[in-house]
Amino acid sequence: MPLKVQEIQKLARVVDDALVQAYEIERLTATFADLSLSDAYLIQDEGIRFRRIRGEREVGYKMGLTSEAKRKQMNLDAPIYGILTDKMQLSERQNFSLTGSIHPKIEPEIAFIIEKELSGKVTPEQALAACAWVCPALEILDSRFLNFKYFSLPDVVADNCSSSKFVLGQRKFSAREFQVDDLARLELTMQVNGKVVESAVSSAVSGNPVYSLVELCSLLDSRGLSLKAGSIVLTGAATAAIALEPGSQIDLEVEKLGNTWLKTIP
Ligand code: OOG
Ligand code: MG
Repeated sequence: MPLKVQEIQKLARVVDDALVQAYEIERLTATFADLSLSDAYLIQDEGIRFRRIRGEREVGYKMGLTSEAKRKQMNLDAPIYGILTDKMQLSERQNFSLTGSIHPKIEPEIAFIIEKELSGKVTPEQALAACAWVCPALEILDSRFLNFKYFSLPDVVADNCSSSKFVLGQRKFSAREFQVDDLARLELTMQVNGKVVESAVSSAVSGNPVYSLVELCSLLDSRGLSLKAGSIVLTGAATAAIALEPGSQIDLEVEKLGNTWLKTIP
């Protein structure tokens, strides 16, 4: 049974309060065992509406669970998407304070910036041709659920796919410089305080980060939406996420795409 509008609004409020006040809540499916994925996206939409009311602006999307490493870490099995807002974007020069986070983690990604709207079913070549730029990205996750655990996709979708912050590499590379296949062969290396903690090849992301874009278009299309020009897209982490500690420097190097970094403070 689909939830009533009032129930969607109520659950979105529960998740949003936890986000704003940085406390943990029980997963929604503990109470609503048969919460559907489509209702979960409606809860996500409603949460974004609350953010808009607070003055945030949508700037793109993040794909989640596009790599086997992530699906294994979270014990979930299908790609999902969340929405990015301007408030989530950090600059490389900005120290990230962990105050206000619940249990933040960080993960290495590849991002695209879209220059031509994409809608419906698209081929990888069409998807890449619609991109202006490609660059490395670090995503900070922060689930609102107890101990960063949830046991179903609807929980994490309702929580906007655990999104918290992201940083894009300052230097952007023209997507025109790459063929689709080139983007499956890039080595990603994430270091914390100068020590390599995670590494992978970009094919870990959906076989190719471009396929993650294709998948996003198809997920959006199934909800009657399209990927607008100007959108930032995080294609999903290539490795498992790692817990963030204060006083760390996290560096991500992506072969042929340069690097990005972030420093954490208490
Ligand atoms: C869900 C979000 C997954 C990714 O890149 O796979 C994600 C989570 O891990 O809590 O952002
Ligand atoms: Mg991610």
